[in-house]
Parts: sequence; structure tokens; C-alpha cells
Amino acid sequence: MKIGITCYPTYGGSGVVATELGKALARRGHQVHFISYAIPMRLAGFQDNIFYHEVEMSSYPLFDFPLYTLALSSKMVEVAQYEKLDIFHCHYAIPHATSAYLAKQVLHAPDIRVVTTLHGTDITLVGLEPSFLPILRFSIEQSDGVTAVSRFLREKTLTNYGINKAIEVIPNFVDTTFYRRLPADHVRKRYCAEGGKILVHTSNFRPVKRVQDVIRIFGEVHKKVHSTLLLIGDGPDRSQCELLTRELGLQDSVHFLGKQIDIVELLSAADLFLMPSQSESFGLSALEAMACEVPIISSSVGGLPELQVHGQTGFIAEIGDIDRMARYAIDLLSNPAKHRMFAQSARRRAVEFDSERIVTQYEQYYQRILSHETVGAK
Ligand code: GMT
Repeated sequence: MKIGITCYPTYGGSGVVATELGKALARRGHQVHFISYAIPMRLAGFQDNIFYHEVEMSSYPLFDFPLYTLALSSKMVEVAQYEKLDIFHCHYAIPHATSAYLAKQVLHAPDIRVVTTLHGTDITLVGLEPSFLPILRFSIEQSDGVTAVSRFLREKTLTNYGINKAIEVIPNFVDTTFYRRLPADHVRKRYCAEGGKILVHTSNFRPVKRVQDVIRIFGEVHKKVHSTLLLIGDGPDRSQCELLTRELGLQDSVHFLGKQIDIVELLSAADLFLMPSQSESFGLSALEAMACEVPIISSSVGGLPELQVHGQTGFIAEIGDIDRMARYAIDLLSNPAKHRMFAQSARRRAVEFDSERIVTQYEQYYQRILSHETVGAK
């Protein structure tokens, strides 16, 4: 198949899923064309069957805002025509599904199929804004195939947007041969003295991630357990988080590492991963941590309970319940035998989401869509 993938190239789960999917499909012999405004973060180095097409953005004094949706659409038309694409696969519906719909109209090519994968805030937050809602609903309805990364997200889409359409749940995935626990003594030595514990959080530091809760939970843990917190990533809440760290007097035990591309070594040094999010349709970064044998303490929102099993792979608590999350963390960190069991369960659970299995689901889904199987009804 010839697949055009469009995603955000920035630091975020939807771009990671899109890129890892494209790389895996290319290894299976499909031709994959990435179409975006910058090269996706995880698309480094040469790989056979992968091509990258940059959306050119010109500025004109009349326009206060860049017209990316249109420029992307034109690039999709060009790539589809010259590369003979079978499918546009859009990750994160806004505005990618709309651009693909437009491109398909311009091409007068009903056989090219548009698949939209819903990831999270495109449905739960941004898409609900009145300035996006009608066009988002329309673009989802017009897609030939729609997938969601969790059952939670599928239900939200159907109820919040009143859409009558089959939405296939294809969960996120992880390459468990790459994401696995490695020797990481050098990281442990660097960040934590003998016997100390390492807690990790990684995100794009948006308010929805509640990174300040991460710091407060750690503050409680740190009172009882000799420990260090590694914060990976960057985003709008970072400065406030640095401030809070200093206010709580934790600056010697909390390390802001910024954006990191390859975090397997860091995860391999971790004893616990914290994800107290306000909203989380799946929680890809938790899955990556689980593959590295790191138990998770998370909130109970969205798709997180579909991923992690309370009392086996970690613990789940209500949003904002810092005390409970801290108690769970202290319990696991103070009980080595229990921690070992949770770590092994986390790995076993992650293997159920291995890329080999899930990428096959995407391949089969494409085949169904290409054979014009009816996907209109719920
Ligand atoms: O929807 C977002 O917030 C952005 C998106 C991203 O690109 O980072 O994250 C979402 O997609 C990920 C990949 O499918 C999921 O693992 C995240 O749970 C989801 N984030 C939210 O729902 C907040």
C-alpha cells in the first residue's frame, strides 16, 4: 500500500504513534509518505520506503494567521497525485481530517481513502470549542474510516458529537524489543545515591498533565523515602513547576531534564512513573514506562484504566488526590517484593500492546477500508 501519514511533528503522543506506525509499515514493505510542516520528532535517519514532504508555508502581509489547513491540503493533493497514494492517514483530527477531506474533493478520486485516528484533546478539549465543533464533526463523518486509541475516546466521540459512525478502537502500541529494561547504573549513580528511589514523569507540560501534582506527590514521598524525581519534557507549565519545586524546597531532588528523544535508559533507572493527568485518552508514555518494568501511579481518567490494572501494574486514584497517590507510591517503594511483582506485571501488560500485534490491526483496517467495506453505521 501507499500511505500518506499526516501528524503533528512536535513532542506529543499522537506524533509518536503516527511516526512509529509509519516506520513499522515501511519495514513491512509499504510505501509511507509523511506530510507535515516539519520532520516528525522520531523520524531520524534514513529508512527505506519512507519519504517526507514538507508543507510550504508562505506569509503574506494581509494574513494575520497562517493558512496551514489549506497549505496542507494542497500538499496532500500534490503527493497523492504524484505518488499515487491509496490512503491519507490523519493523526489528530484537527485540522488534518479537514485538509484530507478537501484534498479528496480536489482530486476527484473517490478511491483514495481517508482514515482519521482520534488521539485525545482533538475530541475531549479543542474540538468542543464552538469555533471547531461543526467542522470537526463534519470531517470525522466524512472520513472513510475512523479509529480511536481507547474505548473511552470512542464513546466520548459518539456522545459529545452525536456522530453515527463506526469507530474502530485500535490502541496505542510500544515496540517491546526496544522499550525494555536496560542496565542503567550510570543513570542511578548520577541522580540518586545508593538505595535511593527514582520517580519519573514525562509529558509536554500542558495544564492537562497536572505536573504540579507530580511535584506535590513527590514532595510527600520524599518525606518518607530517600528519592529523586526526574521530569522529562517541556511546555507551558514548566516555569511554574520550577517555581513550585523551589517553594517546596525540593530543588536538590527534582531534576528538569527537558525534551529527550530516547528515554529508554532513563526509564530503565526508574522505580515509579507518575501520571496524575486531568484527561488522558490512552497514556502512551505510561505504556512506554511499563514496557521498561516501571509501575504506574495514575489518575483514574479517560483510557488509563483500560491500560493499567489497579493493584497489579500500579495504582489508580481520583484526579487531584495527591495524598492517596503519595501513599500508594510510598507503599510500593517501601516494599521490594511487592514492587518486583508490580514491575513484572507492568511489563507483561505492556507486551499485550506490542507493536507487532497492533500494527497488524492497522494494516487489516486499511485493507477493509480499501475494499470499500461499509463503515458508515455505528
Ligand atoms: O490529545 C492530546 O493532548 C495530544 C496528544 C498528543 O499528541 O500528545 O495526546 C493524546 O494522544 C496520545 C497518543 O494517542 C495519548 O497517549 C494521550 O493520552 C492523549 N492525551 C490526552 O488525552 C490528554
